[in-house]
Amino acid sequence: QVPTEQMAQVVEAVGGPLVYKKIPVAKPGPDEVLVHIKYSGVCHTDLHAMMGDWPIAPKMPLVGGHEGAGVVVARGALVTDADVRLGDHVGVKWLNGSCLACAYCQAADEPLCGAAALSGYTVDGSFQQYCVAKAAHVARIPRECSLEEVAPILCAGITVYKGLKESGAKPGQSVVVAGAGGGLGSLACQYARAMGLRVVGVDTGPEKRALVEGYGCDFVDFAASEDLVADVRARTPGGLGAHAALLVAVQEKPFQQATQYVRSRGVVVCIGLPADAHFKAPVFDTVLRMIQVRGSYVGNRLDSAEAIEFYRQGLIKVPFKTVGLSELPAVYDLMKAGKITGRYVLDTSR
Ligand code: 8ID
Ligand code: ZN
Ligand code: ZN
Repeated sequence: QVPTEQMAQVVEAVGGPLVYKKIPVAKPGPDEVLVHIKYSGVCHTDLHAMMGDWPIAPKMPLVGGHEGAGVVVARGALVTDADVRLGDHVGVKWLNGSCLACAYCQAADEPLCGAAALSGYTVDGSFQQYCVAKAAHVARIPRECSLEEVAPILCAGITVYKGLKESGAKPGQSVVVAGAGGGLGSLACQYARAMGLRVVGVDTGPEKRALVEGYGCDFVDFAASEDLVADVRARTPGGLGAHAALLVAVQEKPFQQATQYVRSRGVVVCIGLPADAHFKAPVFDTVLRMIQVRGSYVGNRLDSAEAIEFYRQGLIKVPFKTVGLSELPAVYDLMKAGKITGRYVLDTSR
């Protein structure tokens, strides 16, 4: 039976505090499901939301989280068995819902929907034991997948998988992942390898280096390198530069460097969202080398299913550590210090 109260991590105001406390369990609307969240990944976006880093204001008080893996325990009247059943394993992802009617939704570009509801930002997310989401948008998780390990796929995996598609990079070509040892980056390295790409990961420290090299990728330590652009280029085919770059770091600097280490006609894909950051590139060089710059924002429902399928097939191993939901503040401290290799997953039962 579904309880009326539950434990949650609640951001009381922009900047904090974060309070672990009892709150009511929400009721699903007619087109929604209630998901008993078992595990939730912690994305850097959740920290951005709490700190008010971005130009769109999050709801307050806020329950963050958008990598929630769990079990459907209640459904609204309009949700049919052909759609989602009670007991199904599903994921609450960043896109909690979208209007399904606008031109973007019609074209399956639902992340661009002007009326999109965002988990852990405009609506309460997965840092609670029971979370509501639109039935149409919850990710379908196959039974054989571990809910604990699949959780980070629900944002980090989907986002980097989509970003790699947007990069246009083809098997045999090369891609740079800036921020390679973090949550998105460590998955980006693996999705890229699974797609037959050569990878140069950029991040810092021996732990992140070991993880990235373990995926069969080259590594450049941005803190140790005296000429990052030259060091990255030297690791690309013929030293010409990479076919694409995926920027998943939480600093502005890599956004300035990427146009210089991609080859002519290279594609720079912006994904990371550092506060107050601007993208700057020399116009002359961008024109004469025909550089392309793109943004990539999570993924649609099919991208989500495909990203999960890569995981189900064993092509992706999520590098995660699990702690209790009650320990979220300590995870944020490590995240602020850039000390997380891979991803933290929260167990909502403790
Ligand atoms: O849809 C989207 N576009 C989307 C989806 C999900 C997340 C965007 N994001 C954004 C987040 O909001 C965040 O800004 O992607 C960014 C990365 O999220 P994350 O992977 O969850 O963050 P992390 O685990 O803290 O990893 C960041 C890594 O960047 C490295 C750090 O060492 C860390 O490993 N890094 C930094 I900070 N500066 C770097 C630099 N100059 C760097 N790596 C290379 N060069
Ligand atoms: Zn995220
Ligand atoms: Zn829409």
